[in-house]
Amino acid sequence: MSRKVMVGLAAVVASLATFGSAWAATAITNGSFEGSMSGWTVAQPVDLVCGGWQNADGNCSVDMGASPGQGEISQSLATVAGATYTVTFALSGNPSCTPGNENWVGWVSEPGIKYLSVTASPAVSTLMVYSFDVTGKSYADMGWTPQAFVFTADSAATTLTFRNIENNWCGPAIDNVSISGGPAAVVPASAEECKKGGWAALTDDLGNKFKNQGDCISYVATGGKNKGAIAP
Ligand SMILES: [Ca+2]
Repeated sequence: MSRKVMVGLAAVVASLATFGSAWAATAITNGSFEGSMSGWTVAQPVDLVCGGWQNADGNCSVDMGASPGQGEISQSLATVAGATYTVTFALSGNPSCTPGNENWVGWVSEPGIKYLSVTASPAVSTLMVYSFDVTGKSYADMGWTPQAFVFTADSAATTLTFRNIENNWCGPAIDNVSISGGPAAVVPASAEECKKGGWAALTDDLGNKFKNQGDCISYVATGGKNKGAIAP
């Protein structure tokens, strides 16, 4: 990261204090599924598991199989078209339907490998499939693995969806969903920074570029209300 960007990030913080406007960073609501599915749209039932097995974070996680079911959950995120985001999550699977596993319930027999799809819509990159093998796993040792899903937004609102690819009793399990990325913002700390060509390397707090010096100064003068004219 260049010194210029570092300065810009400091300026973003400064602008929050100066302008008093909200920095609308994209975030996942209830990404750790603690105690409820709050924040998520449950299109197809899932099993919220709290205290039943080792979690990747906190006390709860989600079994995307639903006794039985093809679980599907989604969440709408505020995004900036053209900006790239990285969704990270922990992946495991319910081990109790696979013969030979320590917690096998004994009355249902399913393959050890579980499949999960992740999509972002609308977006430039749209679908990724992840797999997890529960063979040898147990409630005490779920083998959670970190995963990443990268997408480039195509709209101001993007729907992130997790879906169990199979209809099963014991599905892939997820926990600890978070998101990072978005447009790089290098905002002017003062009108002075817009001058002598400075505007060309600066943006507003949403990452929009300025078309000229006046556009940049207008952004500062209006306390961040007049945004840059050129979308990122
Ligand atoms: Ca959790």
